[in-house]
Amino acid sequence: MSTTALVALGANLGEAQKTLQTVALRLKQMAQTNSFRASYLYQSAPVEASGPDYLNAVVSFDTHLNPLELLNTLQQLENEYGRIRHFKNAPRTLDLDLLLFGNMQIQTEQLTLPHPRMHLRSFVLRPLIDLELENLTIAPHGKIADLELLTRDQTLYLLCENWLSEDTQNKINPKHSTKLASLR
Ligand code: PH2
Ligand code: MG
Ligand code: MG
Repeated sequence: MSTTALVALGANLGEAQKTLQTVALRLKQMAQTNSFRASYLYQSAPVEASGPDYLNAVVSFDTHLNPLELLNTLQQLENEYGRIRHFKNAPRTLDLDLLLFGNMQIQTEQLTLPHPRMHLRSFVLRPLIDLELENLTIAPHGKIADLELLTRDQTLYLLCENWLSEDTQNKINPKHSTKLASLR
């Protein structure tokens, strides 16, 4: 039996674009055959945090792992990419947040599902719409499409749609990003 997992990727230190590309491709390798999907790649100012702008994306894939096994794998990847937990919301070379695991709702010390702040963040909700999940409900907050409308004061830049294809990987230029707020 496999379950669909949604994982948010973020980085605002080091070679953020390269880190997210490499890590997304690692997750793709781990995923059950042909189930991996990635949102577009975004840039945004840190929310409730400091430091340089973040790059963010969300990926979706089916896995045979259970949620704690997947969380463990994500934490290993964070460690591999030099993540140091200085303090809450400190700038980081890689942040991998397990957003949703099927429709599981749990609240333990190690893991809360759905992710407790995902419904508040434009850099998570907008990518979920890329993945055509606008009608999905985040318990107990509501539908992704409705929640995303409430976050439109958070400026988000669309950096690249096709950021995992071989020929785009080195060519993403932040100067060519699109400010989404101005399109709305
Ligand atoms: N992650 C945080 C805190 N603030 N802001 C943006 N724009 N992107 C993030 O990924 C992010 C953040 C804590 O994980
Ligand atoms: Mg996070
Ligand atoms: Mg995290």
